Parts: sequence; C-alpha cells; structure tokens
Amino acid sequence: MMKKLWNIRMRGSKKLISPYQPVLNPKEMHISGAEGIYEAEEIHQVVKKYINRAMNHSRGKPDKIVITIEEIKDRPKIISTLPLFTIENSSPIEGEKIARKLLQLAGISGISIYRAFEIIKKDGMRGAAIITSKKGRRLDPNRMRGIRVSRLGITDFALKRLSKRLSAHGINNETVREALVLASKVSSCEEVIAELCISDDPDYTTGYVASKYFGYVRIPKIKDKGNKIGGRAFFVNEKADIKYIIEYLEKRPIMVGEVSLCKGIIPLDEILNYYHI
Ligand code: PML
Repeated sequence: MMKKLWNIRMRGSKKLISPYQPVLNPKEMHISGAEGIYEAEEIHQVVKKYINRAMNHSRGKPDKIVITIEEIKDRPKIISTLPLFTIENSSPIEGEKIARKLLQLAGISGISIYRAFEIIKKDGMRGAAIITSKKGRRLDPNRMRGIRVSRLGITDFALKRLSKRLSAHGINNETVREALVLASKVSSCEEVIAELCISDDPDYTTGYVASKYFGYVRIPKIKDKGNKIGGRAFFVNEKADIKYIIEYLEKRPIMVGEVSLCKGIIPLDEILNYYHI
C-alpha cells in the first residue's frame, strides 16, 4: 500500500501599519513562503526548517507565520523538471530584452508581454497573474491575490539528482530548486504556454522565463539589487478554461520525479536551439 503523503505549506507575513492604512484591516506584506509534499515521518523536521526560514528572511521579520499540514487525497502526478539554462546579461535592461525575446519566440504577443511586466512591476500582488497569450487579458479573478501554485513537491531520488546537477554549476540552493519545481508544475499544465518570474526578494536579482519550448531560462540580472518589485505571470491560451487552470495550479498534487538536463551559462542562441522540446 502506498504511504500517505502530506502537503506542508508555510507563509510568513507582516501587517503594514501606516497612518494611511485602516487600523482594523491593515494590509499584509508577504515575507516568505515554502511548501512541499512529504511522508508523515518528515513532518516535524520540515516544519522546523520552515519556521527557521520564515524567521530569517531578507524581506524582514514576520508577525504571523501560518503552517498548514494537509493530507493529500489524490495520488500525485509525476513530472520531470524543465531543462535548466542560465544566460549572461549585464544589466536589467538587457535582461528584460532577453525575457521579451524568449516570450515572443514562445508565441506571446507584444501586448501580453507588456501587460505582464506592468503587473509585476506594480508592487503588491501576492500570487501570479494569468494573462492570455494574444490579447493580454487578465483572467485570474482576484487582482491582489493572483494565483498561488500549490500542492507540489519533489521525490528524494529527484532531489538528490537535481542537487548534484545544480552543484556542478554552483547554483544548488533552495531558491533555484524550489523555483524550478514550481515552474515545472506550471509548465505541465496544458493550457500554460510560458511563465515570466522576477523574484520579489530585494537581495535576489535573478528571474526566469520558462516554457515547454526553451525550458527554464535563468536571467541573472533582471532587476537591480535592493529593488522589492517582483512577481509571476503565466501566459495561457487565449480561450483557456480559467477554472481548470486554477484547479490544476492550486489544487492538483504534482511531484517532480525525474530531472532533465541542467546546463551552466550558455549563449542565448544555443538555448534557442532547444526549441524542439
Ligand atoms: C523567488 O524569489 O523565489 C523566485 C526566484 C526565481 C529565480 C530562481 C533562480 O535563480 O533560478
């Protein structure tokens, strides 16, 4: 019999009190988050790790940490990671240009790309925005909340393999591993064409464009250090079924069970050769 699996989620936040905010209903600033799918024996250790993480984040100290531990009822779908590449860029302007090019080649229209950058750069959105790939229509119903990708994890076997492959390029850390797992889940949804991510961590300047065509392409200087803006946008088919997408991304349990190739820094042209994926 298969062992029971548990989804553990952590979210750290802080109330923003200012003379301009209503005292009874102050805005909350997202500080940190983490999640995974685990067996029962791992719960204590993971919760400890998540609390440490919430208490020590560069976005600040939280005044609320919510940990949810929930049994997974459906058997997780097993997927592979997207192939990973890193390009070299010298400035956020160049980084943005490369992101636009990758998105354009994945079939995303200029207006949809413009809309995504506009939403991401307007600070305050907590989850990801869902934008149609041609007309740039925003489909997710709650503009401030966006969509939270959830119920995702990685098997021990895949984690070991991924850690080894990332170590070869000096990028074996939680931020890269978790972002790759998330992007791989997002990309495994048939309705999603591509994703744009800029980290909202002021100390972290790397972002990425992910798609089934080019894999997960890391862009190291997509914003300046100290800049708090950030977020995610998922580009979907123009006639996509938004209910299905939200259900898939937020509720469907997915586990990474295999790892695709992880390359180091390579020229953009070489990445574009992976168009057949
Ligand atoms: C985040 O802050 O969690 C998003 C990180 C995106 C980039 C991760 C990477 O370096 O590949």
